[in-house]
Amino acid sequence: MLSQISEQIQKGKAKAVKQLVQEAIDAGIPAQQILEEGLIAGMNVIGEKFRNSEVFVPEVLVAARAMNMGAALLKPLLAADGVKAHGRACIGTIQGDLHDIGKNLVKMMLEGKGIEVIDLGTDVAPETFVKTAIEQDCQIICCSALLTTTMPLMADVVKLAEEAGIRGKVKIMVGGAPVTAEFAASIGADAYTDDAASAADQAVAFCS
Ligand code: B1M
Repeated sequence: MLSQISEQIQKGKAKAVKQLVQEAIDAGIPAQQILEEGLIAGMNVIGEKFRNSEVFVPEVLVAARAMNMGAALLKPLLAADGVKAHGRACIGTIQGDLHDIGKNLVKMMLEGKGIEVIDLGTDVAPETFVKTAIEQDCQIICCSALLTTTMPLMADVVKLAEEAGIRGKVKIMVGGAPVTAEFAASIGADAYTDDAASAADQAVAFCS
């Protein structure tokens, strides 16, 4: 049943996923196991294929939608079981930038890895990233930028996090088409990844 869930996730069949997840719950399979061996397993395959250019943005989006349908059924059970998320991140596109397709993909991949994500949306001020990380106790701040004119503002996120004294407990990840590893290093960010699947792997590594 769990491998069927994984397969239907990969095919992006939201209705089938929802039905199978309900059947798995009714069969008494623990919610955590359904999440990890069904939903997340399916998204892991999609993430890997996306990284290898075997599938593209539309396939990832439908798979993520299917995963969200299944996850919605599990959420109350996981909360009741006291199952903790693997970690918490806040994510947003940096101030002045309205591109959100890549940011949304990163969010979905992180969620697919069991990380709770607070989505701040687009055009997010550096102060908002830092304030959210403090108030919501995030381990990771994720900043996305698609414009060469907005990416320098990511440096302000790092600076403000330092000033707020949270640099020791919050990792800052950056990405987006114009961003490079050299740029990330130059502003003192903790990680740059060039695609959503690698971002999720990096986030898991930080949380563990
Ligand atoms: Co705009 N746009 N756009 N645009 N747009 C680009 C980025 C541009 C390269 C097009 C071009 O000129 N060739 C160019 C930027 C040039 C530059 O800065 N050097 C550009 C421009 C100039 C503009 C406007 C200024 C145009 C104008 O109005 N004159 C304007 C800016 C508005 C604003 O933001 N203030 C604008 C507007 C728009 C639309 C609204 C029309 C639309 C955005 C819709 C939306 O996002 N909801 C749009 C689009 C769609 C694009 C292109 C065509 C596609 C971007 C995209 O979604 N790619 C883009 C050209 C291009 O890239 N071919 C372009 C797909 C997405 C999956 O990739 O976001 O790179 P990406 O995300 C990847 C990775 O980068 C990574 O993971 C993702 C998947 O693996 N990643 C991360 C992303 N964030 C990450 C964070 C991480 C880690 C990895 O860690 C935290």
